[in-house]
This record gives sequence, structure tokens and C-alpha cells, in this order.
Amino acid sequence: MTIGGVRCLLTTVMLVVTTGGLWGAPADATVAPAETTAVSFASVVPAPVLATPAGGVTYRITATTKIYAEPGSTAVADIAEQFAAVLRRSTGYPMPVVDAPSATPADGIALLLSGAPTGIGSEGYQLDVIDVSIAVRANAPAGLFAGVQTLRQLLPPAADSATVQPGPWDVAGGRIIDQPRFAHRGAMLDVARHFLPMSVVKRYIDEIALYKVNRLHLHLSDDQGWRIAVNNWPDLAIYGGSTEVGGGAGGYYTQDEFRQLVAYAAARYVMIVPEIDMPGHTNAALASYADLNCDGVAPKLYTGTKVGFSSLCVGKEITYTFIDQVLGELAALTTGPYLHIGGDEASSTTAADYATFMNRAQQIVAAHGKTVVGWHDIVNASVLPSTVAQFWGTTTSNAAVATAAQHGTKVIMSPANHAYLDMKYNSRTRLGQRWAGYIDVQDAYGWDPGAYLAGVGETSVLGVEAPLWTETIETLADVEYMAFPRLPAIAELGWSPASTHDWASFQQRLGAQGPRWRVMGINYYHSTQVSWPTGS
Ligand code: TNX
Repeated sequence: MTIGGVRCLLTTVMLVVTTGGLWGAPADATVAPAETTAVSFASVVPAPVLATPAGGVTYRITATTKIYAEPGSTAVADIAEQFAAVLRRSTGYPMPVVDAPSATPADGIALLLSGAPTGIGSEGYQLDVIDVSIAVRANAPAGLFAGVQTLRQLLPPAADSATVQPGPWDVAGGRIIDQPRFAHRGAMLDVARHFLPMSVVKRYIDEIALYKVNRLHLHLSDDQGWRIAVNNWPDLAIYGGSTEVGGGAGGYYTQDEFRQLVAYAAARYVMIVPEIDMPGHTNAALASYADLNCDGVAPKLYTGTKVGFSSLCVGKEITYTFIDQVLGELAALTTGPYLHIGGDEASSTTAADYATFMNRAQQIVAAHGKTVVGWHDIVNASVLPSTVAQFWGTTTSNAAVATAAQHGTKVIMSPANHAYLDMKYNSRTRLGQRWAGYIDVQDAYGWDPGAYLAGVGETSVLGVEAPLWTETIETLADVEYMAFPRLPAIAELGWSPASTHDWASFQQRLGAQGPRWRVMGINYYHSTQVSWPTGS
């Protein structure tokens, strides 16, 4: 793929943006030249399977442009409305969403569930930009959503502004045919160490969806806090959720709020994977209910950052009543197939107790009709055939994980020294930790999920995930600073064919995202490894 430069259309015009709200840029931001220029067809992240620019062809969105949606599909109408909402804010145009006619529309932007190659599956899409129209075609709504994310990147970055901009709104012509390499392209937010409010989680969902990330794993409990209301065990949230690292006020999601998050994510083709970490990382639960402790004595709430000191009481029957009720309520709240039961760093649980506990916990998840995900330590128990192991190690070989993979266990790849968004970029990074090493963008990008862990080949890999642990992370700005630009690197490893892997190309394409992030008010880290356009 060749990387085209951007054409400067409005180099002399500086526009003042005054924005606020979800996508708001800082009030004093000015739109720099790079934000008002046409975007090269070859600056898409993640890299598409096949991109064929049509030189000299341009489609222009105008005040009369319509969005045509596949008739009879509320899912497609919803995708069209979301796209229209983005464009209405920045263009000021009405952008009506109407039913597509039976023949291919001769104008406007069409989102169609017909005419896509069958081989691209349910998340693939075909995007055709010609001088008079744009068509996104897919076999299922998820593919149309992915295609629209690509189309958003082909628009001038100012199209993501929260206030009306002058345009013009040109899209370079050509064809993209695209589909994901892996089914699981995840991000993880630890809302336990520091509680993150609904608004932050929603904004992060918006941001990850732009890069075709389709899973948000929420780490809902840990030693420092319990973040989801459980009707049968109300003190978990009320007391166990009442603090966080550093002793702040903490917080928790009500069940209604959690359902809202699940629906908000689903509308952006992101599946929520909730985690209740066990048998370790459970001080907040143990502090909330004395009966859960082997000695019947509740420990104090904990606001430090140590790991590995707590354990549920493996020998007590109430432990299993507890996890059955907690996981039962969580299963009912979650539309996706997965419940993550943690299982990492259980250093206060004996190996035998760990296996006993994790075996029973897996059966309980199965009884609630869900599939288990666990941190890769779970392979030390007897994994169910469907159990998914999430690798978080820092080595390229792990005998137990390889043996499990040979027996059919699927693995999510989150190697801490490449995929952990809470690691510092370098010694000068204020936020984050360094136990897995410094991770600048090239380290985040420089590995192959399908050939990384010895004995765990492409077909054993369900996908990738970028966890953001929050011992040092407190605000949306902190989350964004650590996730951008590394999250898009992990997203590309999950989506793009291995054959597109190329640092020189990637860092150029990543740089092209900078002006858009600036317009959107994303607080990203300006890594010196990336060529950011002037003004971003
Ligand atoms: C290890 S990795 C953890 C978390 C910490 C993280 C900090 C894993 C499964 N557990 O408990 O938050 O390191 O980087």
C-alpha cells in the first residue's frame, strides 16, 4: 500500500472552534490546516485488506446529500442515524436518513446489506467512493458499522468537530474491501482501582469503536473496590464500592446503568465482557461480608496498590452461593456470551485450592449459560473446552498455556510488555507503571499475535486485547493519554492481515489520526516515534 500525502486545501484559513460536550475540543482550539484537508485513501487505521484509490475521483458531501439505509433494518437505520448525527454537527447540513430504493442509489451515501462479497463474513464490508455516490455494502450490520468507521476516517478531520465548520467535505475516490483477522479485538478498563463514571466509559466506547475494537472488558471488582450493584449482596457496592486507590470516594454502577452501558456499547458493535476477579483480588468483597472470610473476620477496606494478598475462602460453601448469585445477576445483565472470572495473581490461595475453586467457578458460569474467560493462570485448573484464556505474560513461551492451546483452548493475547496501556511510554511518563517495561508505540505495534507465544498459533488465537489498569489513572484525560496512540496499534494487530504489518506505513497512518484526535479533544501522547502533521 502506498502512503499518499495530504493535500492542503485551506492552508491559510484558521478557524476558531468553540466546542463542548462528548466530542468537544478545548474551547480555545483552532482548526489547523491538517484538519481541513482531504484525507488520503491510504491513511486508514487499521489497515484495510485491500485499498484501491481511484486517482482524481472525489465525492463531495453537500447540503442536499442524503443517507440511504437498507430498508426494513432498524440496525442499519440506527447506524445511519449515528453517522448522520456526526455529520450534521460539523457540516450543518440536514443529512436526512431515508430508505434506500431497490436499485442502487445514484447519489448520496448508501448503507446496504446487499452486493458485498460473501467471503468477507459478518464484520467485513466493501466501500465504493465514486464521483456521484458512496456505497458501503456488507453482509450484516456489524460490517456496515465497520465500513462507516472507515468512511469517517476518509472525511476531513473537521468532520468530527462538535461545531459547524465550513468544509468542503470531500472524500477521495476508490474501493476498499476489508474484513478482520481476529474475532476478538478488545480493550479493557479497570474501573475498580479508580472508579470511572458512565460518561468516561461511554466516551471510551466511542473512541475504541472508531478503530474497529469490538469488545470492552470491564474489570468490575478488585481489592480496592466493587463496582457493580448486586441485589442479593447489596453491601458489595454500597460498602465495597465506597473507596478506591488513594482513598477517594469510589463509586459503582447500578444495574440499570450497567444495562445502559451494555446497550450503548452494542449500538457501536462493542460487546461488554464483565469481569469479577476471583479468588484473589477480592478484598473489597471480603471487607463487605465477614462470612466470606475463612476466619469470619472482615478485613478493612484497602486503598493501596499491592496485589496477591486476598482470597475468597475456598473451603466454605457460602463462597459458592456467593459467586453463583453474583455471576447469576451479572449473566442476566449481560447480552454477550462471556463472563470473565479473573483468576490472576492468586498468591494467597494454594495451588490445590486454586484448581478446586476455578473448576467450580467455571461450572457455575456454565450453569448460567455463559462462556468463561479467565486470565491465563486459569490453565492451571481443569479448563472447560469452551474456556478462553487471556495471556498477560511478558515471555514468548508458557508451557501450560501452550499445552492448553494444543488441547483446544482459545487464547486472547494481551502480552503485558506490548499490550498493557498502563505501562509508561518512557521514563518521563508521569502516569503508569513500569514492571513490564516501557512501551512506546513501536513496542505496542511490534509483535504478531498469531505467532507470538510458542505453541499458540494463529488458529488458537481468538484475538487481542489492550488492558488499561488504573492504579495511577483517574480521569478521562489520563485514560486517553495512555490509550492514544497505543490502542489503535493493538486494534490494527487485531484487525489487519499480517501481510500489511509495516512500521513505516503504520506510523504514517497513525500520524494522520492526530488532527482528528485534536478536533475531537482526545488527550493523546505525541510520541516522537510518529510523524504527526504540523498543527496536530
Ligand atoms: C497485573 S496482569 C495485574 C493487575 C495490575 C496490573 C498493573 C493481571 C492479570 N493483573 O492486577 O493492575 O498488573 O499493571
